Amino acid sequence: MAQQQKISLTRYLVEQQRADGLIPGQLRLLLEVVARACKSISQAVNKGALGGVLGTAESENVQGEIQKKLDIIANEVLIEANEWGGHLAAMASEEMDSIYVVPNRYPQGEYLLMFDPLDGSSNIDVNVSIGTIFSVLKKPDDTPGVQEADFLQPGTQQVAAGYCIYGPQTTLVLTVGNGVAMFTLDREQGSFVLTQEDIQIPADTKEFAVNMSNMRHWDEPMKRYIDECLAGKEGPRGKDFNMRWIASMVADVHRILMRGGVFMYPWDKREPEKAGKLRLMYEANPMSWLVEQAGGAATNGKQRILELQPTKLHERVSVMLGSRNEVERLTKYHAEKA
Ligand code: AHM
Ligand code: MG
Repeated sequence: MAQQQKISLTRYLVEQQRADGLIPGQLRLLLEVVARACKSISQAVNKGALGGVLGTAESENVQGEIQKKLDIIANEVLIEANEWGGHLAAMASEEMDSIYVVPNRYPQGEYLLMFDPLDGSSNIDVNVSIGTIFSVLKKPDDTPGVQEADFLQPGTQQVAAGYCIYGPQTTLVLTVGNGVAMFTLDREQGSFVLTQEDIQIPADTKEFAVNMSNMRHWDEPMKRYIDECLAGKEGPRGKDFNMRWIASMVADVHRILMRGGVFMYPWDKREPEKAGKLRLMYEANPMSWLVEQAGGAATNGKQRILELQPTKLHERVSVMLGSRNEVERLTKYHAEKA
């Protein structure tokens, strides 16, 4: 029997470009560069203590969070890989105060790249899955140069989004607006190979992901939703729920893309002035688009995340995403309270 031919990420992107015209040449090359950067971050992650990459760096990021060495390494890898390719006008990262404009010694491109270089930082030193999340926008062409305001586009404007998870396997998950495809890193060949296409999230689930230790700080609709899940078969939902919380959004969202579920990091009253913990541009928007492309839904409780108009680069947001019927239920509970 003839062995089935492996489809590399490169071939997949070329075919998307040819068949559907979904990916302009520049965007295709940009995605190749991002994938290459993820490959080298994956290598650094794999080396762990042997590569001297674990532990804390002596710095804080713009949000006042202590940076891990790998946060900084991953950020540098992404910047260095992308700055000279000619596909980008600028980049923005969870780990940098302001935007990084491609220096004018390099050719300028028309895209804007945003990333959380190393998501799930609290898991780096304990050998639990972490990842890189990315989102691509087109630079508005009515303005000369590039400024922060160019990045402040709603998630509906994304032209590509994805993440790479560094777990038992290194897996890249991608959308260019034509469904969600998954590629597994073949370490011997050094290339990403297509392992699943047209990923679909079941509309119903019996599994939720939330940091339960924050329950006393939530608002009423969130408490109600979780109380009802916890009440199980005897409660209003009439079924038992299971809970998972990895504390790496990439890993929790990956599980939801593979088998369904609902992920929540809602607003809470520990820091009431903040809309949530997670960041709209680097985490919520790319993940929401992937989830919607897989038939799921994503809301902040009141509005579809992808339609939120960002007002600043490091904006935070309340996040509820995954299986469609659960997200609709959460939205309904929020609307009833309002
Ligand atoms: P990070 O980008 O600094 O790693 O923070 C984001 C992470 C998410 O991956 C995860 O869902 C969440 O923070 C976990 O938060 P907590 O430790 O409060 O449960
Ligand atoms: Mg993060």
